[in-house]
Amino acid sequence: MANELAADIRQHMLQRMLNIRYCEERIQELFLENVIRGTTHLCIGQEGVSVAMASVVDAQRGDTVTCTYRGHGHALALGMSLKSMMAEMMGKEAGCCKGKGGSMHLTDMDIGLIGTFAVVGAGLPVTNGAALTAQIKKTGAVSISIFGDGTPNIGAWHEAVNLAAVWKLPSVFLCENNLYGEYSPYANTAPVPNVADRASAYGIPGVMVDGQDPEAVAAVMREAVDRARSGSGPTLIEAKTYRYKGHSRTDTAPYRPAGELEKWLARDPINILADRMKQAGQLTESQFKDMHTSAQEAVQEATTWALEQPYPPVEAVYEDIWVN
Ligand SMILES: Cc1ncc(C[n+]2csc(CCOP(=O)(O)OP(=O)(O)O)c2C)c(N)n1
Ligand SMILES: [Mg+2]
Repeated sequence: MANELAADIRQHMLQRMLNIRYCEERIQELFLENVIRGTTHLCIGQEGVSVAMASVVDAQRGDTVTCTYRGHGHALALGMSLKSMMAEMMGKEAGCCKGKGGSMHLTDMDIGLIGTFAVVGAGLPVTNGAALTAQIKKTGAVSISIFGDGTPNIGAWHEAVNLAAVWKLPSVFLCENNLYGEYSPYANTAPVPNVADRASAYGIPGVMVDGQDPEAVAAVMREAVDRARSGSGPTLIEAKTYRYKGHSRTDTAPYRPAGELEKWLARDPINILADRMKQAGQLTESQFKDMHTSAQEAVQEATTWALEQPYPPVEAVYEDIWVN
């Protein structure tokens, strides 16, 4: 297969997808138990895009990523620890934003995650800012912006993609088309059948890819990142994927047509990669089971640890507002 990655990279991707899956399921439970407050947007079903995206990011080199409120998977894929994630979810001091960001505002500069944004489209101009910095300083770094299929209907999206195209910024625009923007099917809100179709309006490549196949996504991301680093400008990638859960915590997704979820469950990104590895003699059924167990244990350990962590002191509300 053309996109085939090395066995150790496949193994890493598979374990990360399992960690994300079990972490998301645990987060959902903790919300229902009122241990985590506010709301949450799970990425269960979309893990393949996260690990593929992370596989091309070089944080040491200065690559940066922005994403949306549906960003837990991206953060974990980029290397955020389960403990840092869980503590942040619970508003604890040990979280990646010292407990002050929560589910929708995960940030960790060490892994290149310069922000997850609750406002639709807000990440794109920030990505461009980071890309412009890289272009001016000639660092060779790229900036990746991840957003959903509803986001290209927002003004900020058009301005950001247009500017990146005109200035040939080293940006990559990665759309996770999970078929819905909140409760609206994509086709009800967009005038073109594919998000990637919009790329031609900005004179940049628009690429569609199967978001359930992590290796396929990694291949197109690699090409886009190489293109950005070489000074040829941005690419718009549309990964066709699906969220198994509703839009947010309280949404049971009654608007989905019968059979749709089942159709996507049959193309689960974890199973697609695992099956491929089994066929290549790189994974046995019992090793796969062990990987599930290892992910479940790591998530439980992080949860127990985070529960014991202190909340930040009240005065901390005045810290980290401005750069000192
Ligand atoms: C500017 C703005 N308008 C509206 C909202 C409310 N809102 C939150 S998520 C969402 C849907 C976005 O859908 P999509 O871009 O497909 O991302 P997904 O949630 O599917 O990952 C909307 C309209 C918002 N957060 N920000
Ligand atoms: Mg969507």
